Amino acid sequence: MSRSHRFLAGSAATLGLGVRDDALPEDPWQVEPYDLAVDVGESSDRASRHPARVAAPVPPRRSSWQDTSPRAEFGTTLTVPSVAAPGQAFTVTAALGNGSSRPWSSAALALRAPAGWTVQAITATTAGQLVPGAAFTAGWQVTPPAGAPASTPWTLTAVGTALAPGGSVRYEDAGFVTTPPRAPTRDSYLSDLTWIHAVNGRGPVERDASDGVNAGGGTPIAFGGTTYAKGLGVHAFSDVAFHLGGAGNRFTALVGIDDRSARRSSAGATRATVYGDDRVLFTSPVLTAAGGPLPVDVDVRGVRVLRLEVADADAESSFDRTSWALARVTVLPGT
Ligand SMILES: [Ca+2]
Repeated sequence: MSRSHRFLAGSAATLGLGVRDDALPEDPWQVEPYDLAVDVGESSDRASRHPARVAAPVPPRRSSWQDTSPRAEFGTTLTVPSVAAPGQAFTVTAALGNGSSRPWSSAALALRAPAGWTVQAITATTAGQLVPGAAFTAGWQVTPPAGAPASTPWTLTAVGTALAPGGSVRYEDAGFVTTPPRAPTRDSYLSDLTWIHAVNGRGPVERDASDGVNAGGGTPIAFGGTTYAKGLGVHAFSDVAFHLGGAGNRFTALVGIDDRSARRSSAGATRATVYGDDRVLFTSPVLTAAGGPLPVDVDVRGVRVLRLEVADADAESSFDRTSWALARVTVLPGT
């Protein structure tokens, strides 16, 4: 959730929103009160990395509001993947919506990419008339140059234009793709690889150490007094992504509440999830100090991006230091 997202609790009437009675549902809204602006544990914009998850609760809420008023798209909306491998084509779409009450003509969408990138339209990019409330979508196949440097963010920009009765209109929307680090070519501990991104609840993600408050502040990864020389130390909420480029075979680890938290309290409770290209490959039950670590052993063949997530499991983020001990990926023979 980004800092800009706020959910309200209570009925519109009790919130003093001054909405007409016939616009209100029969029951008060059942929405969790949560103001990220005052959440000191919120240190990064996760919403931008999890747009599907952010969007998921919206349709049920909309239906519970019994709100049938139209919400026309307005302007340009660009959709891009988060990762783009050098030399490999990927698909980008953009929509131009006429949210005004007047018709538009000569509607068009164009895509701007960095110099040296190949952009090829795979749909029509003009729509002629665009009546009020209508939108049209265009798609492109985009290919970064094979020599594009790794671990670099790039900007793509969609430009929507049209003629409105009062003059021309123009809307831009930018999206960001990252050329990932090279995929591993041999069996590797994740802590020896460059990650695509790393989000962590407290301080940075630690390589070969438990989570510390500051960089390098961790202690050896340990569960029940047994230490592990390799692994990743994190604190909920954490999300660390690695580029496997389809070269991986299996991902293995031992995940649990690290002794660094367990020695101080038994209260830590987190849940670990492994994603392969946003598909869930593994979800743990609630991890606790008493329950000990759990082995992870999943098939990652064909996976381009492997993501390790640790989320709070009990609405209390204290003592939630979690470690992925011996986190390791093996590669397919011949890669
Ligand atoms: Ca917790």
